[in-house]
This record gives sequence, structure tokens and C-alpha cells, in this order.
Amino acid sequence: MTDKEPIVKHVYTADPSAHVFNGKLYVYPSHDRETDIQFNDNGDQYDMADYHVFSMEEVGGPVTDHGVVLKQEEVPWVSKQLWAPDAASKNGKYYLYFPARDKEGIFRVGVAVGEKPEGPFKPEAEPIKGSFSIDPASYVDEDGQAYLYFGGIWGGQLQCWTSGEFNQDAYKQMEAQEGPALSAKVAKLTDDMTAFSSEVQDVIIVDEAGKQLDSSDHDRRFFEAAWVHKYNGKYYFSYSTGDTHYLCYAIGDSPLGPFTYGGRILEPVIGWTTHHSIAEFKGKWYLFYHDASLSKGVNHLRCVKIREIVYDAEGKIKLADPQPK
Ligand code: FUB
Repeated sequence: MTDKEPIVKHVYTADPSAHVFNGKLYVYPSHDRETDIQFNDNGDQYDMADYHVFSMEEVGGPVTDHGVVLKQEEVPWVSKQLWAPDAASKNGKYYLYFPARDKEGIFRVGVAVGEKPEGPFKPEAEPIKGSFSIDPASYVDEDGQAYLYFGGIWGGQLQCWTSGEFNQDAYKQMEAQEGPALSAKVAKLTDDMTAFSSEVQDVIIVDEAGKQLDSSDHDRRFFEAAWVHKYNGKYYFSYSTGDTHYLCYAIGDSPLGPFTYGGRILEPVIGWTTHHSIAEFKGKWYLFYHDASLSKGVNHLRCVKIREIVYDAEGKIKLADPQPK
């Protein structure tokens, strides 16, 4: 029933994306840093400038920091804010997906390619064509088809793209207040993992009656932090509800959805943001998440933690050890 310890304390880490590569557990987080930037709703204070990769042989065992694997200065199209990344492996190579603001201040998703899970990663010169917003999460299905999920509202600019073009004015309106909730996005990836091979489409989440969740349903609708994993033949789409601070999930029969709302994985943590990934390692399933406990509650100075999760007979996700209140 005790709270968990951060996986590392020598740097601030957040937005953990976990993958098992070559029998080892790798975590690809954001690298939070202290700045004197004023806090605002755009999230300007989340001013990250590089990525580290961490690995471990056992959950709870020693964690190796593989150091800086990609820096802002190395990416020609980036102006600032290297936010939540993810990684994937295909055809013997490793891919680091990352969002950042381009030179016009618009969030795009880039990809960098490496020979090893721990990098280093060489960035492509341009962001992925057709990409926008934040929080990329990759999923490579058993048939080899890879998908990239992305999107986040408020500072993540998803609300600026409802017309298909970037609309700066929508920035101030934040989120649509009526009608169906804004959806995360998904596109198929090409075999070389560096471009979209399909149109970008909505990730639809419906309730038990099959009705798309409404934008006023702040406790259940998507906000940011998309993640997809497969369990028992079903696809689980999990995400943060943002301003209500929950991690929730929905279940579907296809990686493209639709997904039926399934429940809540994690209650609010210390700090404003919540963001996670889910992975199986050595026969157990884990939730990788962050809170701001290491900085004693500074929202943009976070630390990654790990909790075991279990599934009930209906495939519902539960924490193995209940979250302390
Ligand atoms: O780390 C910056 C942003 O905070 C991420 O992109 C969001 O998901 C939230 O965790």
C-alpha cells in the first residue's frame, strides 16, 4: 500500500514509454528541467531540450541511464519543447518518435533512427509529413503493421486542427465545449517507420451504449497521452483525461478502433499532468507513470514510477496494489 519510488532521482523524468527489447526493459521518458519560464496554460514551462534512455534487467532492480540520445540542436526543424516521446523497433532498427514545436511554434512529430534500443538516434531532417500536435505513441501489431497515435489538447494544440489546417485562433478557445469530444489521431506507418502510409483518422471512444463520448464528459474523454497495447486478443487504448487528471482506457477489436470505454487505471497523482505506458515484462504487466513527488509538487519537474497491474476475468485493468489516497 506504500507509494512507489521514482526509478531514478538524479534527473527529472516524465511521460514514460516502456518497451521490452532484447529481453531488457527500456523506458523512453521526457527529460524535465528547471527553467525560469513563467507558468501558463500553453505549458511553456515544460521546456525540455533532450532525451535520455533508461533500461533495467528487473523491475525494482538497478536502472542504467544511457545518457543523452537526442538533443534539440540536432533536429533542424525544431525550435523548442521536446515533449513526450515513444520508441518502436522494426526490421532490426529502433525508432524514437518525438513531438516538438517547429520554427513557427506549431507542434509536429519527428522521428529519429538508431541501431540500438539505447540509441543514439539520428533525426530525420523534417517532421513526419501530415503530423501535428503532441504525444506520439507507436504500436507494432503482430502482423508487422505499425501505427502512430498522437494528439493532445490545450498546450498540445489538437483543438487548432479541427478544420484540417492549423488555426491559431482556436488556441484561445481551448477545447470545444459541445458535441463529440475531440479525438486522438492515428495513422498507419510505412514499412520503414518514418512516414504515414494512410490518412490520419480519429480514434473514436464510445460508451457502453455505443455513443461517442461527449466533450463535456471530462472524467472520461481523451485529452492527451495516447497509448495502445494488446491483451488477450483485444486492443487497449489508454489515455489521460487532462484537466480531471485520470488515466483511463477503452477496449476495441482493431488498432484503429472504435474503442469502448473500460474504466479508470489511475486516480490523480501529485502534479497537474498524468501520462503513462503499459507493458508486459517477464510475465507481469506494469503501468509506467509519473508524478511530481520528487520536486515536492512542482508540476513540470516530474519523476517516473512503476506499478504492477492485473486484469480481471472480463479484461478490466486494476492496480495490483491499490493506490494510496
Ligand atoms: O511533458 C509535456 C506534456 O505534459 C506531455 O506531452 C503531456 O502528455 C503531459 O504529460
